[in-house]
Amino acid sequence: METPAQDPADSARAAREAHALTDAAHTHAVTDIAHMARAVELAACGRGATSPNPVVGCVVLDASGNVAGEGFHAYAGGPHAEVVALREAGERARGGTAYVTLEPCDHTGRTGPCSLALLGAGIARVVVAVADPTPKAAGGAARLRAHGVVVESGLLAEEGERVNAEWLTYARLGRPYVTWKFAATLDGRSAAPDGTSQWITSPEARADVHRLRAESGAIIAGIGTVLADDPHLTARPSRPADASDPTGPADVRDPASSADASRPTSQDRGARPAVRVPLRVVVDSEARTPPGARVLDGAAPTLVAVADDVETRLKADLIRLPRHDGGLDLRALLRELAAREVVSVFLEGGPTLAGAFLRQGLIDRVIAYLAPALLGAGPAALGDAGVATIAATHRLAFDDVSPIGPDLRLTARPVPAPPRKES
Ligand code: AOF
Ligand code: ZN
Repeated sequence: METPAQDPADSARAAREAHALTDAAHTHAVTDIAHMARAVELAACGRGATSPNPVVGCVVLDASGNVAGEGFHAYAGGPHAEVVALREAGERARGGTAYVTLEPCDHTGRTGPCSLALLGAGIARVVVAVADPTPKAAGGAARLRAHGVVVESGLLAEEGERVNAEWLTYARLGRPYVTWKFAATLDGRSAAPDGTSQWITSPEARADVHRLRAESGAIIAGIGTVLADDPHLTARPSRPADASDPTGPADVRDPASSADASRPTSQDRGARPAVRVPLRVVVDSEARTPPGARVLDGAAPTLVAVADDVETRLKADLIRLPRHDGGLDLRALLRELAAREVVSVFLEGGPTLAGAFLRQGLIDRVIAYLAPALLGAGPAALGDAGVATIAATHRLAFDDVSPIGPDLRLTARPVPAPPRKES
């Protein structure tokens, strides 16, 4: 279609104006993205430490768009991210904007509603990455809107989901987030033909595993692994808790001494009151765990999951579960763990158990440590995962590939099965 003839001066002006407009909108969006990205970064500072609460980050700008406060949620029972950031901002928050990675809460739990804290501080605009899925705390966005605050939702939603993947799974599905970890040679074997399996991967990789264990609410192993290797299943991070480490080496529990929630400011943004040790869980249908197994020592609490029809005198904290698919009902196990406020589990040890978790569709993330070594024979890292034909392959997408010492750490997540082609 032809454009009507125009005075060249007019069209030049129109072009300039259009450009200025796009520029303004663009600058605005870029600024928003940068502040939300910072909020996501802040949220990550709480990783492994906030269980059973989410990780949340918040950035508060003053009315002119300058950063006035920052905060993150550091431990369950501690002040919410919004409150920490608002405290730092003080009066400068009036007329300003708050970027929050999770919708502000609207309930009084261990602390007061953040919706009211934001209203009280005079915040004019709130930008949210992910809505709060819990009936208990949701409603902050609606309340803020009802009081005339501009609320925008969904900015960097993917990043907000990712940083909080464990808690969002727990909140939405009522079960912990499951990470399956294995170590193998380049040809995917976890032991030699005679069963020896120690030190396939390097000390650096093993230290990395301890860090990840420490971030989990529970460490799970199958009875096969307990009988073969007598693992301890404890987390022994090589470094003490370091508040500045964004990956957070230790999991913490509510402070027994009830830290003063009204006090923390940006100086103690990363304060962590106490180290929480991950629960150890043995999946053991027939109750074959030897009484002297290291996993039953006093180093950390241990649960042994057995079949509900098995008779045993095993002196351990037992969970009785229905049998399922030749083993135990793992979904029921995860429900029991969620009831104990376990938000994330680290599944280790046992190609059989890993196969069962996969068959029951219960693996959210896979972390493989691959050593530059070849065995050519010996058990595979994964047992029967219910795949009889190539179309049933469990498809994953790589998230991250990192060298760890001489080894590689590969992180992958399941992808939904592609739609079947119409024939
Ligand atoms: C947090 N930190 O920064 C935000 C949360 O037990 P409470 O009272 O601390 O409330 C926890 C709930 O509050 C949590 O499950 C989530 O739904 C909401 N928001 N929680 O721990 C925060 N903003
Ligand atoms: Zn809150």
